[in-house]
Amino acid sequence: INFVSFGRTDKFPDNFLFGVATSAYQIEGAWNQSGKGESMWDWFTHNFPERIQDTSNADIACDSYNRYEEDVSFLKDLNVSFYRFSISWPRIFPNGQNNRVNWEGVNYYIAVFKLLKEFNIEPVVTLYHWDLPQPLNNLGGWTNPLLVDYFANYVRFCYEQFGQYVKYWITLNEPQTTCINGYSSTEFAPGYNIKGLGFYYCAYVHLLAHARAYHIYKDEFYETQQGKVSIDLTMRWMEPLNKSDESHVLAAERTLQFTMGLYGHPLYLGDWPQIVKDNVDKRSELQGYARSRLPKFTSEQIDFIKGTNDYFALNYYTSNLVYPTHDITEDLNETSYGKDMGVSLSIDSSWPSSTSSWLYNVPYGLRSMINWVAEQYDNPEIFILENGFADLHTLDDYDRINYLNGHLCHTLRAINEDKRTVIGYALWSLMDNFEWSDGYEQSFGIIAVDFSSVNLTRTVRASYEWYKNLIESRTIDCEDFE
Ligand code: GBH
Repeated sequence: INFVSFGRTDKFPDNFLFGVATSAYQIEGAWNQSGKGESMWDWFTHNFPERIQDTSNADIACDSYNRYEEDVSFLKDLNVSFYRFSISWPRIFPNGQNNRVNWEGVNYYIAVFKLLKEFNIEPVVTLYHWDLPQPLNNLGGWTNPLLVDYFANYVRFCYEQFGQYVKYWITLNEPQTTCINGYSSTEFAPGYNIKGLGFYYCAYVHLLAHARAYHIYKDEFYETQQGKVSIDLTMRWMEPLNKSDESHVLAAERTLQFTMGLYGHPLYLGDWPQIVKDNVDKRSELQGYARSRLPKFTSEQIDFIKGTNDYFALNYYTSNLVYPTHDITEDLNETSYGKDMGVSLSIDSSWPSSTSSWLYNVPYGLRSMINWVAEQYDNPEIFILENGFADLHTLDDYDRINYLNGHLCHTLRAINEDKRTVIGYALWSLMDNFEWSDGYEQSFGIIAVDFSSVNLTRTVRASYEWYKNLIESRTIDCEDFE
């Protein structure tokens, strides 16, 4: 381990990768330009503007489709090792299927890849960051197993066209968020509130689609392209409300299994976590369902999914306190994954808040999450692919710097003290963008974007200078972040 500590400064290992992240729908704009098809987020924001805080949409967003050269110039200036961004499926296949290719869209991404290559910036590419082609959403989206085939055709095309540029692929971004906010609530597209049913079917289809995309790469492309494929998983760290109460400790662990374990277990150990099977099968039976609300994997599917994560792509933002609420045989009238877990979540009043209601600054939660993942899944290589902080467009964003500093210090401690393999870190986000149901109200960028100006003016924040400095020195002051 390349660890040097002199006085108050800690140094990152020489091979540790620093980058920034964005996603297509949040930055590109050009929603119907040059042959792009409609995505379910286009459909959602156009039809249900009241579900977005400021009733906005990402029709234009940062207009990065037309301004990518300017955006890449910031990456060059920051001197990041990599840039995580996503490809828009409906920009490639306007109706979601491979019978019609939009070559203008393909050429756009090739231009981005070439520019990144020119500046020696590694692309880390998400194949899907929530912008499902709308015709496939009409077919039932992530609750329809047919999606596995459509996704397979799309990813094969991307490997063919872009694979020569890419060493790190991410199949799907945060399925947990889609399955909670999109299929168990009306907050995110597609806004199907099918609680306690959508949550599990959506996970099932995502896992099968990921595994299919993984095998296609291994079978048809790996030999020539030599890249790595992963699915991006997100989790809040779950801390027992009362650490000396065994029932609280169990409730926190149960919550981790229902959220991260729901994906990690099939990927690394095979099948759903036992506690998930026990609770959902039992409650479904007591509720009089003809079959469990948790879909069953066949043994072929279990083998097909197991072992399909070359590295562990982890997003971490915040933490919760957990306490048990009821025995799972009780409270049967309500059907939801929350009731299947039998827990409630709260926060610690000492945690500093952000301007976003869900985001508290809890840096040690990242270290705990890294350790939990390492212990559950036998020390995989972990790549942190999102971590970031919300404010209300402040240029002197010292709260963001404080947040980032704390999380990077805890990442270092996971590497140096806990001996975990963390290979890199992507800051969310390069620039302000369309923050889903928060519209443009909350900003996550280290570059501010003036969405009211004609040129969508980009201005660097204090955190940009701070990050640039960190990348250059590869050292960080961790004294205040024990
Ligand atoms: C990530 O999700 C996304 O990948 C990224 O696109 C996004 O811009 C970024 O975070 C910042 O939000 O149901 O109360 O939690 C992070 C996890 C899950 C956080 C959904 C916000 C909605 C409010 N997100 N959640 S709540």
